[in-house]
Amino acid sequence: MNLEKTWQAIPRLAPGVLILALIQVCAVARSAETGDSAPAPVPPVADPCPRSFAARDVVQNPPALFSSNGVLNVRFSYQHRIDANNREMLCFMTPEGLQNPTLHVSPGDHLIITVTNNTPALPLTMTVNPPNCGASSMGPSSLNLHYHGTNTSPTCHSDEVIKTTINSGETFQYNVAFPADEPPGLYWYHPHVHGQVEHAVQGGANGVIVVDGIENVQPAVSGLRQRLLIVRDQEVPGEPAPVGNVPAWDVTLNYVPILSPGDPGVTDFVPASLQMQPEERQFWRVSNSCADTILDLQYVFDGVPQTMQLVGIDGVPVGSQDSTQPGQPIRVRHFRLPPAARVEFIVAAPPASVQLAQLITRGVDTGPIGDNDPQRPLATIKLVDVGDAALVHGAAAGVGANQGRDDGRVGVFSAFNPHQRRFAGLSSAPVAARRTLYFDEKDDASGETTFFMAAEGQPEQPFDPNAPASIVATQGTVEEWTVENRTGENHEFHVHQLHFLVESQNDFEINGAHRAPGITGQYLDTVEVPYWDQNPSHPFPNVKLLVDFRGPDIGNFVYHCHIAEHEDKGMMSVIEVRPPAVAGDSARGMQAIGASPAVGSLK
Ligand SMILES: [Cu+2]
Repeated sequence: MNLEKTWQAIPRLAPGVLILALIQVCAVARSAETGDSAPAPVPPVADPCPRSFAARDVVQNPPALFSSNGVLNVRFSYQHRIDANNREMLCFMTPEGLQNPTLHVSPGDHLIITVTNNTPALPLTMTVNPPNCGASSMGPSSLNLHYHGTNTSPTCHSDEVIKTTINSGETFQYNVAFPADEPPGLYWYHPHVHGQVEHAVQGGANGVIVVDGIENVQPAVSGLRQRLLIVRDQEVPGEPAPVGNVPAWDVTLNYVPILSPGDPGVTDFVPASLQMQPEERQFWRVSNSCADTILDLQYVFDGVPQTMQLVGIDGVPVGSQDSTQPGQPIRVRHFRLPPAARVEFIVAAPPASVQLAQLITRGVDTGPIGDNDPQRPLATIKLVDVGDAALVHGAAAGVGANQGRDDGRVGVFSAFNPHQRRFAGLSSAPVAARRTLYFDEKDDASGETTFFMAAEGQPEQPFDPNAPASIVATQGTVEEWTVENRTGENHEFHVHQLHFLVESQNDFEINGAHRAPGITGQYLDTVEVPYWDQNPSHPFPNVKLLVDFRGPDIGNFVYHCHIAEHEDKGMMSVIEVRPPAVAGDSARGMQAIGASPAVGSLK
């Protein structure tokens, strides 16, 4: 860590906090020493967070890094830049100048990320009680990392977000152990400091993680050209009122801006360009890395929706966990993709006779108090006949930055892999407990809204990192959760460390919403629950989920709405998973949180 920067932050603190801060400086130094030696800071990189693409530009795969010999070592400098519209752009830069690279790992690998927070210090506004992981006070410039969707440990230096704080000038090292049975597919990383998630994600500080090997679980994708497509959202310049075609947020596709009628001088949406060779089939791996924008993806030829062959949802190949292997791809004509969800599907290039082929997001009815997410094109397909690298990486870019490896095509099927079935048997496992959780919102006298991720039978509380867990579950069990929406806008249920089986989507239509296609019976980490129409005689829309605690991960972690604005304003809560031997020992789960990486050996 950089002591100089820490000292700069201290004068802003009250004397009592100063002593605490000093204690924490020592604690951070100690925690940094849990490895062989303290990690060396990653210096700031020149020209950070480039957003150099213009409207209509050709979509390129992001730069990519690959693990070797079971380890992917990454060094990140967390930086910012203010753009021409006075928006703060945020990013993770490697010393070589790669921005938010795609991180390729294999099941069983370790992802080791050394990250230095090189953003300017801002006042620390919230104290997090011990046990801490890193600093004990957080504020608008604090950082940590969440490895969304990965079935990894919620312990310090792994995928822990409640107590992990990396303040300006500090350096922290993650060592995230991917389980050997991790399903191959698309995951992502983003900052997860409470209250700061929307700003960091909209600043663009995120990238995707690919657990490689999907071709040996679902051979339908063998050798296909793969497109990693990352949709992000950001403020519309000038923040015009979001009505009609003016969206609540603008979006980008791999940082190519999708201009909207909300932008100065723009009257219609301007999509990016996406290249395909004539007659080819491509494997599109789409991450909704927006903070707030709900997507409803559709692939359209001259106004006619085309078949999308779903291969994976939220990192899990469809049909891969149960019944006959390999699972059958699911054919849909649109796919609802809430913020933080991922979907992977095969599409065919348009015939030459098609005038206009586009990937669009349909308009989303987010409810009477929700955002305006109008229909808009994301990319227009351009048929070209150029080589692999130029097609995926653009004419100018090569694959040299990717350690000499090309991520332009998924691997070629070699032998069927039956080992990535982490959730097999979930649907027939006995249910140990049933719970009802619900989304709620309350306005105070000033009109400020607080958001709640509540559990039936308990008082509603906004998220507090210092509060005890709302739910205690036992490792080795399976629970059935009903998640209800009791508000007038859509919410997106996400739980860390594990996936759930979507059993059913209920009472959507009576409230004016539609069930999402393709997801019932699949294993997700993020699921949408549409708005309640406020008619007291109508039941709350809800989803029924089988939640899988049979894995090795114990400790405290969070579940929340993944519309980041809602999460930041309180719609999050903590679950504690206790090993069966010590169920009833209330201190045990907390110990797991602040402990050194050695706690990972509990696994
Ligand atoms: Cu929400």
